[in-house]
Parts: sequence; C-alpha cells; structure tokens
Amino acid sequence: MQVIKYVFQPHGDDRGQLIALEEFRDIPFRIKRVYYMYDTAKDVIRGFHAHRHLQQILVCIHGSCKIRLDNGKEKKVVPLEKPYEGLYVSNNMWREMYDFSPDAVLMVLASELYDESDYIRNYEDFLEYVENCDDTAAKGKGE
Ligand code: T46
Repeated sequence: MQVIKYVFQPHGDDRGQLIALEEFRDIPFRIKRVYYMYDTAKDVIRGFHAHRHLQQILVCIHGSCKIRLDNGKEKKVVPLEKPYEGLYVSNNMWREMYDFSPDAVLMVLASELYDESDYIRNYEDFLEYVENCDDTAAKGKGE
C-alpha cells in the first residue's frame, strides 16, 4: 500500500508560519467540506469505517495523532504530528484514528458533503466491498 503524504509550503517570516490550501493546487480534489476534531478523550479510537466515494486529506494542525489505514489487504500506521503535512485517504480505505495528544486538532478536507450512505461501518462488509470494487481513487496517484 502506498501512503500518500503531502508536504505543504509554509509561508514563514519573522511573525511565524502560514499555510494556505487551495483546491486542485495543494489538494487533489474540489474541497466541499472541512471539519475538525479536538478535545478527543484519552485512549479514544475514532473512525472504524471506510467510504465508498469520499476522498480526504487529514492534517493534524496542532498536537499529534496516529492514523491506521487498511485497504483490505494491507495495514499501515501513519503518525501525524506536523501542521504542514497532509495524509491523503482514498475512498475504499478503512481508517482508525487514535493516540491523540490532549492538544490535538485533526482537520479534514473532504471531497464531498456529509452523506451517511457513503459510509461502510461493518468491517466484513468493507472486505467484501473492496474485493468486488475497482474504482479506488488512489490508484495512479503519485507521492
Ligand atoms: C472520517 C474520519 C476521518 C456531521 O454531522 N457532519 C460531518 O461532516 C461529520 C464528519 C460528522 N457529522 C456527525 C456525525 C456523527 O454524529 O458528527 C458525529 C461524529 O461523526 P463520526 O462518528 O463519523 O466521526 P469519526 O471521527 O468516526 O469519523 C470522521 C468522519 O465521519 C469520517 O468521514 O473519514 O472522521
């Protein structure tokens, strides 16, 4: 499994850092939604689902957390701890987010509006779905 991480360009000067994210320039899709999670309780694991169509970029803009990715054949753990790094999460990818530091803010840029019918929340259903599905957006994307 290829882990696709984007390194964003900080516009730094003696006042500090600023990062700007533009669709199709820094982010490989039209950004239809932004959400973020914070105040995550100790030892909590979030996620436990995949999406049929949604593509996302996850940026831990403060603190740190870990993302477990699973494409049905292989699993990888990706630490997120830098505000200038974005993890691309394709459709057809099971994800779990865990090990949040108390100050973690995990921001997500999403290619679609919120749609509960896009979620696959049962792991056995996910394995069956990816076995029979060949439209994973990550295929062909470079690092
Ligand atoms: C994902 C990972 C990385 C909304 O009303 N609108 C939204 O856009 C979202 C994302 C959530 N919600 C509601 C639905 C639930 O009542 O917020 C509540 C928590 O959502 P959920 O349990 O799905 O959160 P996570 O952290 O398990 O997953 C979220 C995203 O849902 C998911 O798409 O990829 O973050």
